[in-house]
Amino acid sequence: MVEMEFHHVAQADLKLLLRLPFLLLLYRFEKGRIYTFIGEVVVSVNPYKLLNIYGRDTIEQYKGRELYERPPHLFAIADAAYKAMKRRSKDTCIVISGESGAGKTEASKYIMQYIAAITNPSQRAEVERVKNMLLKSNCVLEAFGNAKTNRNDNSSRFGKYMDINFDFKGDPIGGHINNYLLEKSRVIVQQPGERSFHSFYQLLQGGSEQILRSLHLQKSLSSYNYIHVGAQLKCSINDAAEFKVVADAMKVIGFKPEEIQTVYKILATILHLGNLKFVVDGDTPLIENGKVVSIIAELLSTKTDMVEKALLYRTVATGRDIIDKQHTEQEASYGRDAFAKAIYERLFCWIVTRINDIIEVKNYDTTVHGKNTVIGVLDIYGFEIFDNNSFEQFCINYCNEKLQQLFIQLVLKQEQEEYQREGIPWKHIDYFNNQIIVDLVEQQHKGIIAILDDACMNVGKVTDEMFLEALNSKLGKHGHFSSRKLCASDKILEFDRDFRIRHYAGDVVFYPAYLNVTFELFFSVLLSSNPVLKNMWPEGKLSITEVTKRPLTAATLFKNSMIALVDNLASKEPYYVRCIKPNDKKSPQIFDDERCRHQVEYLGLLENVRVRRAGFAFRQTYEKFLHRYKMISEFTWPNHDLPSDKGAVKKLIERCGFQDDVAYGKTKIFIRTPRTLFTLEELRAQMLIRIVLFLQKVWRGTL
Ligand code: AD9
Ligand code: MG
Repeated sequence: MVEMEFHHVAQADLKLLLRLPFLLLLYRFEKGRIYTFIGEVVVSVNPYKLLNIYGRDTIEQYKGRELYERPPHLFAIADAAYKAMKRRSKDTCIVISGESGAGKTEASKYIMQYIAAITNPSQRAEVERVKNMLLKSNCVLEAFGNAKTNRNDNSSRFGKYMDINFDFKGDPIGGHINNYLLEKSRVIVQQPGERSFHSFYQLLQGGSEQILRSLHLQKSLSSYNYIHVGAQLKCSINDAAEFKVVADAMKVIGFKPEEIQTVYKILATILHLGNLKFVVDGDTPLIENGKVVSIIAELLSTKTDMVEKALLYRTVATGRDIIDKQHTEQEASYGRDAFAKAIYERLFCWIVTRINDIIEVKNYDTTVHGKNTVIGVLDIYGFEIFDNNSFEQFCINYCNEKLQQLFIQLVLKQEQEEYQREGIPWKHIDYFNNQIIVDLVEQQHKGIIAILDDACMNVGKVTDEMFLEALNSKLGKHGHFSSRKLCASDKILEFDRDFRIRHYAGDVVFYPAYLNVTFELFFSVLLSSNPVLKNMWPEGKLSITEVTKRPLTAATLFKNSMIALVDNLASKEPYYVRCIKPNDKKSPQIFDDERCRHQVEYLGLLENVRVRRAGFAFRQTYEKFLHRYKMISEFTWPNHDLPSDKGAVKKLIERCGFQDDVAYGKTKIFIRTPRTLFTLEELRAQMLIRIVLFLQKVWRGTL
């Protein structure tokens, strides 16, 4: 029983827990128990070592069981989401959150493995094939979308939401991936101690001599400017071995050989681009190393002079006229980097699209097969602060604000609303509502993104200084916004063009108020004769005025994608995994109290516990409750002449002496402490044993 008590926050010493909520997590972490339930939320503390808790035997222990029947585990929540989907034909989703390195991606993979393991009992070949592709897609996406950062050797540099589709039998029949803003700036520059995307190192370390020769590459990582920062770094990822794993995975998923070949060509193009230098001849920039240009042209199946032109000129459409404007040397370098980032981003999005083409459900006729339901798994970049934050950190942290808002809406707010709806006496519990920060970023006309959009509309006329002025004048009074310029006492920093946001995590993050002008040089590729490349750049079919038309800004595109994501999640039945990072040293031994306390606080776990404590750990409709427990009282079983479900449940609870621990809502019974639930479970188990013994006696004729 003691063992059980510590599985459930609500049942441990809650007074102590509310003062030092991380104590319980510490207690469990030291015993290697990394999962804890708070209500239906699984809290996970990254163990930083391999634990033997994900094998076949563990899977069997969770399969088909109720949430509280087994010790807390990711499998328990995965099973709950699966059961809800299957039993009630409801779309569900599992939202995994936590800061960078807290274990979100690993959790999402264990969840997918669990779902794969418990489905398709009849071993249908087609379902096995789909499952295999879904699992394999992870390693391909990680190769191209993950990188070593100072916080995590395998940090996701993109957001991922994956839907798994199920047929009426509950077997996976396909899936769909949505990807969110890749941190493409990493392609050209990394902070000390960090690397670019794994894919580059994998190709150079794992590619055969023949492949490398065909790409004009040499093995040495430090030869390439774009990746030399992290060239000597030790990383827990075995690049050479992973190259083969990823190549195999791409084959299994269904990438064609020429597609895989083109992927390598793009990686090589980027590496070569990084080594391109410009020299100035009078006012005109020239390319210093012409050989590299011809290599790039060969890799992109286009002409050398096209590449040269794309690097030295910018094509602009003014009214009906199309003119080629020569770059300055600085613009040319800038354009080269923008090109490298853009083609990597294109490549990544194309990989996702290709995977989707292949795994998407085809030929599913709902009139024949019944409803096709979905479990969504969200694994998105965690909240992060670097020494130098960029636009990407702004987006990542805004995304975390949105997800926190969803958690508040669905867990804290909804929980309290349910008590109200069911007519349960309830004293409201306050929590910090971060909507104010979400508004600061996304509000129409006066949010940061709206002001940024205004500035981008007038690029060339609006300076960084003017952009900051606009932010200050519209947001200067906002409690979560400030800028260095606004802090008069900050004399030394007065000239820095930074603004800061105080995030829900309590941290003040500095973002640069720089406007980025990008010249994306697509045209050399548009004329490529490589069909795979043509497919990646469908604008080739558009007119040049359409191509150069001002698109929505990256910030607005991201905002729109976040709003759509949250709407999608809110339309499903959500399950939560909240990941905690125990220390910043990636150590399995250290549980840093201060760091954990901070995360417990900002993840809203404290309020979560409070809502649960003041509230009820368990609730169930009268009908279902009765169905499960009726056999423990003579009044309800085998009595067939029961009053209403509610009346019968009341009687049953009174007979067991639990009346002080429950409340009766309009449609549901609410139980305050899990201990009551466990006792009910124990009584049920004892009764089942008695029934079995009784039946045995009957069979043996000894009764
Ligand atoms: V980020 O926001 O993408 O930077 P994540 O995704 O939260 O971050 P990730 O899942 O990548 O973190 O975990 C970081 C590292 O912690 C992994 O590479 C493992 O080495 C380690 N980890 C995480 N979870 C587990 C686990 N359940 N068992 C063992 C783990 N090791
Ligand atoms: Mg991750």
